Amino acid sequence: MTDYDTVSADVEHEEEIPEDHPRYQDLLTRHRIERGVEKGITHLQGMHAEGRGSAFDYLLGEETIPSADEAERAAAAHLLLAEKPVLSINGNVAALVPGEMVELAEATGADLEVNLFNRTPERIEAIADHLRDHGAEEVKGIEADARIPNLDHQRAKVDADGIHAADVVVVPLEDGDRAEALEAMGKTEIVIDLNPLSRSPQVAEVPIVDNIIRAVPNVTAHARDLADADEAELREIIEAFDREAALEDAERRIRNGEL
Ligand code: PTJ
Repeated sequence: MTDYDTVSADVEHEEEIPEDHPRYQDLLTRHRIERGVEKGITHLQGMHAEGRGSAFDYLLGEETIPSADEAERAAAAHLLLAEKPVLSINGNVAALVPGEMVELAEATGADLEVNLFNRTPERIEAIADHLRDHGAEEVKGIEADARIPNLDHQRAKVDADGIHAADVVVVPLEDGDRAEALEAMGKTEIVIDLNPLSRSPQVAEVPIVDNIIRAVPNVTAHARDLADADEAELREIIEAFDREAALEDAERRIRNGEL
C-alpha cells in the first residue's frame, strides 16, 4: 500500500507522485503549473486560473463526461476539415500539456501559436523554447504582425499567417474578451474550459468542458481514429454535436454531482 503521507508538497520530479494517489491528477497539475511559474512560462495569475479549474474539475468528478467526449470528437472533426487550423498556447497550456499539444498539431496538420494574456517577449520566448523542447518544429506568435480587431493592443497581437488567417482555432483556458473578439472575426472556436458558465465556452462553436490534461490527448485520439474518414462522415459528426446540450449537461453535472 502506498504511504501517501510521503508525497511531499514540493516534489522535484513529477514521477515522484504515485499514479494511484486518489488526488493524482490534481497533484500533477499543480506540480506542472508551479514548475511553469519557476521557468518563466506560466504567469502567477495562472495559479489562480488553475485553482478555479481544479474546483470545477472536482465537482465534475475529475473525469471526461460523455458530452465532453462528444465535444472532443466534434473538435477533431473540425480540425481535420479545416483549411488552416491553429492551436493557441498560453502559459498554463504550455506548462500542462506541451507535448500533447505538439502531438495534436501533428495529428491534425494544425499550427501552434503562442498567444498570451500577459504578453512579454521573455515569456513568449520561454514558451516557444519549451514547445520546441517537446518536439515542435515551428512555433508562431513571435512576430505578431497582425491584430485582432476590437481588443486592447497587447492581447490583440497575433501572427498574420497564424491565428489571424485561421478558420478553426483551439483556444484553451481563454480570456472571455478574446474569445468573443475571435468569434466576431468569424473563426470557428474550440474552447477547452472547465467552467461551462465562462464567456469563452459560451461563445464557442465547440465548448469542451473537461480538464485540458484529459481533453487534448482525447481530441488527438479521435483525430487519429478519424484520419481516414471522408468529408461527409466528418460533417455528420459536426452536425450531430449539440453545443447547448453539452453546456447544459456539464452545468447539471457540476450542480448535482455526487461527491
Ligand atoms: O499565460 P497568459 O498570460 O495568457 O494567462 C493565462 C491565464 C489562464 C492566466 C489567463 O488567460 C486567465 O486569467 O484566464 P482566466 O480568466 O482565469 O480563465 C481560465 C479558465 O480556464 C477558467 O474558466 C478556469 O476554470 C479554466 N481552467 C483552469 N485550469 C484548467 C481550466 N480548464 C481546463 N483545464 C484546466 N486544467
